[in-house]
Amino acid sequence: METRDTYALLGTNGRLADDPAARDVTPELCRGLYRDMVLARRLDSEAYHLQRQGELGLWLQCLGQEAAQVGSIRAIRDDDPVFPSYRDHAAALCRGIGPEALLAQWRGVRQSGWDPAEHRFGLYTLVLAAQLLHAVGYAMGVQRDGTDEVVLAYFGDGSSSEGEANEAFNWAATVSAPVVFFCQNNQWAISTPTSRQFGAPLHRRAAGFGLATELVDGNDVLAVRAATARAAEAVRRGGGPALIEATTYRMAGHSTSDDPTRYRTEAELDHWRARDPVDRLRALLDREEWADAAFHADLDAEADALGAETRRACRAMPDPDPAEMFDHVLPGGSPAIDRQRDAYAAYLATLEEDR
Ligand SMILES: Cc1ncc(C[n+]2csc(CCOP(=O)(O)OP(=O)(O)O)c2C)c(N)n1
Ligand SMILES: [Mg+2]
Repeated sequence: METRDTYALLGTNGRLADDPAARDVTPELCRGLYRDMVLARRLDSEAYHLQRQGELGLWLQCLGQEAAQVGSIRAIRDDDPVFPSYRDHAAALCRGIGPEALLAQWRGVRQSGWDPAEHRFGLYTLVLAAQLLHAVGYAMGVQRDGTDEVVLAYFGDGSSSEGEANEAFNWAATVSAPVVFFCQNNQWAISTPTSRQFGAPLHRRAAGFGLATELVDGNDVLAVRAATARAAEAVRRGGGPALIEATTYRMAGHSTSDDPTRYRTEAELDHWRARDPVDRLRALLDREEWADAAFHADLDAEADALGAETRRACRAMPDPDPAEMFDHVLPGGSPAIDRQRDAYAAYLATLEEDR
């Protein structure tokens, strides 16, 4: 199947391509993006280990996808609303969402961890592609408010098979909604490979809906940033919605409940290890001598502190009263929910009696 050339700026050897966007690349920009990715990787790794130690019920790692997330969210304005999926931890960190907020849902102590309005970052959506329709609806509100916000919506390759995704693309195109759909094509939807999701490459399918599209190397943070900035600028000018397909790889299992060795090979992992997004930017920093030993020592210390804070904040979260789960089902509750709360309390009391 014919695909467009993948847009890239940074080789695995750290060499910058001869491209107009490379002129905007500064040492300061690269150090900032590198820091974002290193911190995200540390938080992700700590959370994984906390799950293994029984402190979290589940965790979905973003390992390998840091460039796709950091490059895209750093390309838009801080007030542009974002509708994430569920492994967008690097993007969340860039929006100031800290470890306690990120882990609460996965520790099962709260139904969500942060205020979406404060961070301009929606709650994680586990119902695949539902957030894409929310994003289009929000973008229609932006149109009616007459502001120039651009909505960024993340989703995965597997999610693109959902009816909701295709409805969202079509709906956004027909109303010219100010949305950038951002697909992290990490090659897998649990154990289903992309080859079983796409009859045609996603960026080509999206073009058929009338979206402006781009295919980008999702492990190249500079290319992702440049492509997202271009797309967001065109959307902000009123050019209609866009879709970016970022080619990346989910280096870990789907979740901590998954064993990826059952369905993929070590050779495939090696292929992607050689394209690691953090190593690639590090190669540029080293090659150009844009970061000295003090920068790396400070960043290591900052990552260690974030790791320690992640462990502390996780273990410090108190267990909620089980009845609290009924409080957030409907605003103001309902008689049916009250009956369920009472029945559950009665059931818990029988457990106490058995002790
Ligand atoms: C509507 C719906 N169907 C099925 C699932 C179960 N499910 C959870 S994650 C997942 C795979 C999603 O793959 P992809 O969209 O590529 O995202 P990734 O996990 O790779 O980031 C599936 C099938 C779900 N959460 N929601
Ligand atoms: Mg996927």
